[in-house]
Amino acid sequence: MTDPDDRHITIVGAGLAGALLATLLARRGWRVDIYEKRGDPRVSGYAGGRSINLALAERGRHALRLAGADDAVIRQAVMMRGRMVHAADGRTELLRYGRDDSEVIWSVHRGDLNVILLDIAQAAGAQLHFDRGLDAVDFDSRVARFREGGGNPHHVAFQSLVGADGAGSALRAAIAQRTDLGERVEPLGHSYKELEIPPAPDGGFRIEPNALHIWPRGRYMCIALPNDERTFTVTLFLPNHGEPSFDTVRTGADARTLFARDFADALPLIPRLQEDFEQRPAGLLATLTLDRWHLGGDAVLLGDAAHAMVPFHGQGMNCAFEDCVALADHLERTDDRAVAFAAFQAERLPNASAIQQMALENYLEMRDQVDNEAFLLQRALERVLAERHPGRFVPRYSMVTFLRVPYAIAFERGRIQRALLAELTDGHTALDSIDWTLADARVREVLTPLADNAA
Ligand code: FAD
Ligand code: E1W
Repeated sequence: MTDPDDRHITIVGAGLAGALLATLLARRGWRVDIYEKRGDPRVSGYAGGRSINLALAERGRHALRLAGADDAVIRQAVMMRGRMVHAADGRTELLRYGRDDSEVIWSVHRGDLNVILLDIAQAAGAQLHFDRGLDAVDFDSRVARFREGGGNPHHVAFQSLVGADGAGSALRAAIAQRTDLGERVEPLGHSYKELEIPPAPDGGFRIEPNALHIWPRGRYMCIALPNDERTFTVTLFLPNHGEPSFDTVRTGADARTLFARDFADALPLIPRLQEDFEQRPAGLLATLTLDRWHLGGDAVLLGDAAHAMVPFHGQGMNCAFEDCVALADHLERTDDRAVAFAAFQAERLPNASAIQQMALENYLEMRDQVDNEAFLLQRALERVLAERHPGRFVPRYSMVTFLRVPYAIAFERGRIQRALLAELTDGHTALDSIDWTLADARVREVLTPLADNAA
């Protein structure tokens, strides 16, 4: 047990989750030290190599509200009302995500978001230490060693360590030397590369700003998210092997050829395609699962360090933010860190594995089912049932994106709904032959109303 009057926590990683958790705890009177491998992005500019912008949804916004950061973040964000699907022939269609503009998602710049969170963490009293990468941990004497750019070591005593150091977590590796975490990595077999659409000559957006653009092409695809400086970040997702793949599309000229054939409407919008394709590294995609997230009361992992996922639901950061709120709450409920960490894991691990699974499914759904007859009929029925049974038949995408129903419940209810859609459309080719009395009765039979706290 730690002395309740001297509650101290040492956070590893001042990325998205680390900075938010630091704020939540510092605001509740904790002494917080946070150590970050990279330099201060407010001084040196943002050095993060990964996805330049991210979709922020309700779960993430709720956590930001609790930290007092939501207004500042939304001021710099761009609203996305739906997905704009770009067909191979260049035709586009906007499919709304929600019922109206209260059900939208937001494109936020990773670097700007990180800077806002670091500012509020510091204002809340957290001590920030940059250029300090965790390198080794002595759990017997409770001393962590950080290195300055791989050079000078700094030894730091801790009560408990929190690993918010991302998918390649050094704290996870240190814990794994003491106990078997049951770590499994499932590579997707696909990677991604980021490109850019600059502003139009008049300084405006080159394509519809208030949408997430998708160019689905079967085994591969592009997406584009808007930035507030009138640019778009385009992400090309390709398999590692096969045709086309990162094996066969190697040079900038190869990339141009691929775009000319499959993403023809996007090609003229990306002037630096060849240079950026050659200069930027491809990012790997994988699902990381652990059986355990903590080492007694000495250390705990959250965010990508505990459960990295594929990005196709746009929920990795949102889930990491939800983790922070849950961990801060469990740490308030007891002074026994081992009890708090175990309760945190028990609450969050099933939810993290549910969103990991749903993120994988969303990839297959976007790639494969866009023009499948049976699937389109089920989608149409889903919309009608959602309208006939608000609060009861809620599309899974909406539960994940616009509500805070635990992910595991969204997953389970999604399974029930999918089975019902298959059952009710079986033998039908259009909605006009559906028996609505039967459909309504079946909905009430298999689905309870969603709990109020889910809203
Ligand atoms: P990170 O953001 O990775 O932060 C980890 C921090 O720890 C970094 O600052 C790093 O420098 C630091 N660090 C690393 N090692 C050490 C060390 N040894 N010592 C000290 N510090 C260290 N999520 C969404 O919600 N919406 C999206 O639209 C979305 N799109 C994505 C698109 C792509 C292509 C990818 C790859 C991911 C996407 N994600 C999205 C997921 C999201 O990026 C992650 O889930 C999120 O960044 C996790 O936050 P984190 O704080 O756990 O880790
Ligand atoms: C969202 C990287 C990323 C982020 C996202 C989404 C997608 C596809 C991707 C899921 C989605 C917002 N999605 N599904 N259909 N349209 N969008 O909702 O964040 Cl690839």
